[in-house]
Amino acid sequence: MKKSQLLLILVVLFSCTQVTPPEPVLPLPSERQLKWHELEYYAFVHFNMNTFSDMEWGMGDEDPNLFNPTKLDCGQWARVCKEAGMKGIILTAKHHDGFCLWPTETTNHSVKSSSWKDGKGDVVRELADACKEYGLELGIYLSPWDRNNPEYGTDKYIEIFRAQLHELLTNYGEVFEVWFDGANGGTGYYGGANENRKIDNKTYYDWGNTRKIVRELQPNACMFSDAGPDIRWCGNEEGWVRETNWSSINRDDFAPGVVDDLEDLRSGQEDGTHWVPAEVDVSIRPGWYYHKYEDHKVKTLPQLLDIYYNSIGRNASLLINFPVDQRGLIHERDEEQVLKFGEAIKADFEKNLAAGKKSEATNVRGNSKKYQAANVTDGQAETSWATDDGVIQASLTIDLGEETEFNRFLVQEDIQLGQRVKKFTVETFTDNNWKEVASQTTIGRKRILRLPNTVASMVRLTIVDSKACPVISNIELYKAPKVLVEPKISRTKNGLVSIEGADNGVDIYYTLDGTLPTLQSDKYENPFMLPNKAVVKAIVVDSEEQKESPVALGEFDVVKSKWQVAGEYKNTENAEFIFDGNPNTTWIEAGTTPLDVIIDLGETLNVAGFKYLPDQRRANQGIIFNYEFYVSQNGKSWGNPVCKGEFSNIKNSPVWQKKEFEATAGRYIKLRALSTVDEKNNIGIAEFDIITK
Ligand code: FUL
Repeated sequence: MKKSQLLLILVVLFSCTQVTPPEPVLPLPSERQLKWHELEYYAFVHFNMNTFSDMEWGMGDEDPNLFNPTKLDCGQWARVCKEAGMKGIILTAKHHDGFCLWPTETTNHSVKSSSWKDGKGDVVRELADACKEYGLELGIYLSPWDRNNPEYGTDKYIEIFRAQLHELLTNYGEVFEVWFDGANGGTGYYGGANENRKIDNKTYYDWGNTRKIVRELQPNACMFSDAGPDIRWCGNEEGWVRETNWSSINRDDFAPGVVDDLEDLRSGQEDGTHWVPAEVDVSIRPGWYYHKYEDHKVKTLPQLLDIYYNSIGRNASLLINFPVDQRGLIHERDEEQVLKFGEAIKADFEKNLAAGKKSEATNVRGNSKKYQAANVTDGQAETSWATDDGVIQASLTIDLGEETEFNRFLVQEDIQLGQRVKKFTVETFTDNNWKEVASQTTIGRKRILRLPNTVASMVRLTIVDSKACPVISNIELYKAPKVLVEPKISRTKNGLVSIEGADNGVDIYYTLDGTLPTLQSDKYENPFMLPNKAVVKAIVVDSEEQKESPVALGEFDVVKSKWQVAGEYKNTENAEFIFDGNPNTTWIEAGTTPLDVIIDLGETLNVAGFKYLPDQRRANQGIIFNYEFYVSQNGKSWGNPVCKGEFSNIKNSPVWQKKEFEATAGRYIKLRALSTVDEKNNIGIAEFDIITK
């Protein structure tokens, strides 16, 4: 060996041993949070008294005997979740109506008092056993709000709540997550008092001491709420977080159920004091609980894929809910969709086109092997590319060796050292030119970009801004198969139907007779008149690729051409928004509740229900909570309401609300808003419809 070679070896060895690891950037995840991050994708099951009362939020006065699943099979839930690629199941052991799925000592309002299995059943036990059998983690949802318990609102209830927690966390083995809901306090049965009980969300539960119970009994369990402490709500129930998503928030400024600005939950806070990553919770159907009328509303594959990329692909975890049905099974349609989704995810990430490829970086920490560029393509999570201290702008180029087609770019930071990257770009080298294909903000534990199909021989990641030297542990590239999105169907007030597809160069076929559209059905060319009650079904077809979208469904009742808002309003100008068939326009009327919205239907109709879509905008306004609904022949004498109640959970989930009642003939209808979720003096309606018989 020559002297110079020896010197080189010595220099390399020296630099390897000398290079110091990057300083962590605070806040950092705890051990239990790191373990939880790895799970990424798991299930929620809403199955409880509401399944049988057909409600979203029960009042607490339900007869325990109503709870009577005919074929309960937690093994089926676990099999479906496992096959779909999920890692655990969180069960609503007790929802707001207070009914307990396990034979608790704390109340009679439980499975013990039901005729199911002669009062000897225990759903939590059955699920814990099934999870063990299938190698899944078990999680527990325990609602703090209890509309059944007579003591709710007093100190005694806190003792009861804690005893329930104790039972659940000591009798069923290891629990990975404890889910505390933010919906708290309001009207309820409360042991027969039937009153409105408000509590102070910040103080009533004495969260500090309540959380200690979880830490003591299940030290590895993460606790979820609007305010963490370990996992935070994502600020919506639609299945997304913002593209910019920090795992940190100023935790002490938050309390469950009283978050001022949901955007803080959707994006996290760049300079947040604590590591509280987001979990995206979303139901596979519109509701959290099973309703037969939602059997045709199970999310489609493109919708589920959007959810995946808008959650896991944006530095969050994904919790998909199954509204288990009255048999006690995950419904066939939900199973079919979630398995399709699992297959599609496998197909999207089948072959990592960057694996083992050569990489180079503009800066490597201490010029060392330990932090070399190649570490991002070596398939090992423990190795990372990092730059020297103070170098927060740097590029890493992956040489694919040949022209390669891809449409997914996946990148990960080593979060054990904190979340650091604030801004990055992705460029591709095609036809001898570098071209920017993405300019984005945060990365975090995992960021996946969906790109148009791109052919390139090299790919370059540039960190444009970072809290400190970037530490990138992994980059992957994939070519995901094309998935066609179902078209959007809308109808104007006068009955003109439009069907719009999101992709170019495709055809749309539709039916009006309820049958499934095929290539032989009518081809959609232009908007057409549909003056009657009808169901429109449509698909998008890409004949070149021989692919079809899922079926889109438009359910329309009578045409609204004769409808008018009757009565005096401050904002008459925009009142038409509620019949325009466009969910993105909203009529906001100022005034104190109770506030009446009267509609003249222009003819006598047999009204058997109504549908209300609240404001869909980002800062939505005037969402109605308690309501009464009236039908009248003359618009003067209204009699008793034909229907009244609450739009349960409408605040967190502002989806179409549908209420049905005995058919009543009338020309005038009146929706009386008794209260709104924000208790401000506005009401907002994006769309309004009736159901006729
Ligand atoms: C909400 C609850 O009010 C819903 O009923 C549901 O349980 C959802 C997951 O959380 O806040």
